[in-house]
Amino acid sequence: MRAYLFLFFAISLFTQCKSNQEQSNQEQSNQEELAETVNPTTNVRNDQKVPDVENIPLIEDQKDYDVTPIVEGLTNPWGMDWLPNGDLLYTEKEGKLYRFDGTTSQPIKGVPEVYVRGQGGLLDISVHPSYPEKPFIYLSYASSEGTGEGGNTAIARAQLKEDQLVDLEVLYNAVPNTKKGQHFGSRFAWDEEGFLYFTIGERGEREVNPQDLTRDGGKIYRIYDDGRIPESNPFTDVEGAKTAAYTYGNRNPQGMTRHPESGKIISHEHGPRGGDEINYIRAGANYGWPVISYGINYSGSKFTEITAKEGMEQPFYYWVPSIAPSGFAIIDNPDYGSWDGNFLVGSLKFQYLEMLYVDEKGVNKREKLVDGIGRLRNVKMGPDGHIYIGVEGKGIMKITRKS
Ligand SMILES: [Ca+2]
Repeated sequence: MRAYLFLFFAISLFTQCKSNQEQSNQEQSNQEELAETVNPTTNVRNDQKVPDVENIPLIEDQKDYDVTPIVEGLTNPWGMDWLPNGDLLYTEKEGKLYRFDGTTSQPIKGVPEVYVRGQGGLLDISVHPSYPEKPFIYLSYASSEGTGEGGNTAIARAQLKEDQLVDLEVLYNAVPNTKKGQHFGSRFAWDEEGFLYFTIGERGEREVNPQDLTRDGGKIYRIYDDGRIPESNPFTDVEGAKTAAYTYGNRNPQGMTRHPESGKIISHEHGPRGGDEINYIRAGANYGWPVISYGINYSGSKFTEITAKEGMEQPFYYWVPSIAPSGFAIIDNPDYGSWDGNFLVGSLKFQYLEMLYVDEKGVNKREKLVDGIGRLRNVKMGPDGHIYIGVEGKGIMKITRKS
């Protein structure tokens, strides 16, 4: 008996002596074990949840905010970002880039030739996070460079000198070209280590591109700021793989951002009829398109019966019916009160800005903002900490909360 007591005491002492670091290592390895085990009934990995979207309320527009026009009279302000001096750079999908200094918009010369077809054109823009030490502007666009008729998504960087892009370098050019006009993806995000992420949709080839690592499209990519492909990317050891790819099984991601608190990269993508989804981006993960989906074909027929499969990610959230999401921001400003930390997603289809209240379990409430304003193409947090939206057929506006 005494020996047992001693043993118990010794084990307790040993357990208590474990440092915090060891405990956190243990938590991490528990998470990793969960990530490797799958519930055999649901096919959902044990560290994931199926979002319970039907029980999440959608609140009508409370109109408890002000909307201020910033740039008016635009056709399709697809991308926007700011220079450190506060000047706003924005794209028009037809192939024009402008710098707005607070009063007037100046056209920027030297924009690469873009393939304007369907959803393709001049798309996102991003200023290097270390600008001007790293004096680069990044553009995503549909390009007809390379072999074959049609176009595909390309990523380039250039320097901006006296309202002209100079020293343009194409960093990535997806192949092959196709005349299909849909699913170019094209959003940018930067992580805390300085890697650049961009998205390329499956270009209307769902059976061919998203699940094949040797083909472009239906993927989220990660590169260095000069276009080099990191050795640490997940598919660098896979024979024939597109090694710039970071995730696969994506459909058409037109929104991506970095979470201001966790630093994680998070994106959303268009589903078919129903099944738009939000996903946290994990190295090497397969987001399932078109094998698993919560949506149906636009014709109404089902293309897949399953919503979960081993080796494929569950979304963090999904929409049925589809809202057609574009642009993604997370509010990071205590001046917004109860809105602080909420997700913002533009809805092209329903013409409002959707605000999602999020806790550790997932989305718990949705709310419409600027309901009926027009096809909401883009949303970003500006350098002044306020919400900026790009609306098709209108322009760029700022949303501030009434105090
Ligand atoms: Ca998915």
